[in-house]
Amino acid sequence: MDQIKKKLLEKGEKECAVVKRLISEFGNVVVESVNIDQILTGMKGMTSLLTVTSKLDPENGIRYRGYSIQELQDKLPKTSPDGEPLPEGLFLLMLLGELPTLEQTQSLSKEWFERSHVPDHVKKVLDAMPLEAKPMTQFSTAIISMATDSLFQKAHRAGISKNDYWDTTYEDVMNLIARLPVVAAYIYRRTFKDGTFIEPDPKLDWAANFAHMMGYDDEEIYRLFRMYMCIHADHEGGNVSAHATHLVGTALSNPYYSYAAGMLGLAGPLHGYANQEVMFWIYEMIKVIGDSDDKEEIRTQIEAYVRKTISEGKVIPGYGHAVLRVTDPRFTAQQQFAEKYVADDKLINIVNMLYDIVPPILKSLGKVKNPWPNVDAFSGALLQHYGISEYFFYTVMFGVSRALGVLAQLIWDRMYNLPLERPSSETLEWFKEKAGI
Ligand code: CMX
Repeated sequence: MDQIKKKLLEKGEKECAVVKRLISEFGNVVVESVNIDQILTGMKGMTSLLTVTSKLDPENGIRYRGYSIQELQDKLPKTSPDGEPLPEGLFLLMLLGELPTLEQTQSLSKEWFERSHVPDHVKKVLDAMPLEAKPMTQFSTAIISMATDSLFQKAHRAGISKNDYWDTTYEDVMNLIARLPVVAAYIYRRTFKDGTFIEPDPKLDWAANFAHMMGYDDEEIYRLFRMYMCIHADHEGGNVSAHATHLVGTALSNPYYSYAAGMLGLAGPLHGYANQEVMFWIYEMIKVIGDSDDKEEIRTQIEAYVRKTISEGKVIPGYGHAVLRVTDPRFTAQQQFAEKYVADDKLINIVNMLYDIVPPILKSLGKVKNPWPNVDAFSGALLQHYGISEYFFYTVMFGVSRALGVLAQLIWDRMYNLPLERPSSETLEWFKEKAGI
């Protein structure tokens, strides 16, 4: 058994005993009560999931196994001291709960490279799709078509014990994560470039290889991809992509199906598609506000455009969050990256200006719980700066990164043998009766 699996099993045996004990000895402990508004407004703040990979703090943002993005900047292995952490290291941290060494991290880069071959039929399935098919449509289709290789599904059909489900889930997850950049880059090149496929480079790490296969070979872009893949990787268990992956996984659907379900959720405008909406909205705004060099004039025009968007009953994309109540540290991480590497960029300047203008306007509405920017408010401008201008592709990039967290968690779901998820629902009559109306 390889080292990662061995560690996972050691940790798993201890933790499974705790989960079993919680259910059998402490199953009756009341942890919190539930209000009608929580049920009717998207179950926000209702604890209902066990997620070990990360925890989202409303005031401080994401913590991967207890570490903030800022802390991981220093603590996770990098290929150069002034560079960005490798997402492979973040995956090991989320999976095993311990900071990995550089050697362990680079060994995972190598392993993912070796597992990265995508079956020919997947490319044929993609080639059969019209070029107009949205990248997220292509991406989710490709993921489902890779399920022909699911080792979990084969083992389940062969009748293995449920105590061993985690093992083939782990194998599927490792293969899937290894292949995602290849599949995503294939979609990018067939949809937006000349359709020629660039082979992965065995000398590059997982994120740098993704950039390389898309056709971008530059150390600064590699760094951008490493940072991007780390900051989008996980956001505890309740967000739509994580929750959908977990939910479908509890039916013992194979990891390919489970993750594809998560990606279909990520494709929604209130979730990962917001990174495309931000660009669409900004470009529409630029058409209206024009190209003046007068900063005050531009500011006034932007303010008017923001107010107009709201008055039309639309949301400002990239702003607000269901849990966060401060500026998203993932927004700040990207802003810092831009400060470090980008001297002056028109779009980034607009994004920074919006950061000044939008929150007071949203606050003034009196109903928006979080007027601050989220991760999607910055990511598009940064990608545009480096020439990756095809913003319909951005949610696919988010999705490749999100695999790291939701699939590490899926392994734990199977390790703990978490059962079929099946909450109750009630009719409107029931709610009226409870409310006494
Ligand atoms: N612009 C305008 N109005 C907003 C708003 C925004 N950015 N964010 C919230 N509101 C409004 C809501 O539409 C809601 O209005 P109604 O009561 O009239 O329906 C009200 O404020 C209260 O909403 P909330 O409790 O603050 O926010 P929710 O938890 O319901 O929704 C979110 C959170 C992210 C869906 C919402 O803030 C939003 O639509 N933001 C824009 C889309 C976006 O950036 N999504 C990406 C989130 C990050 C991610 O998952 O990738």
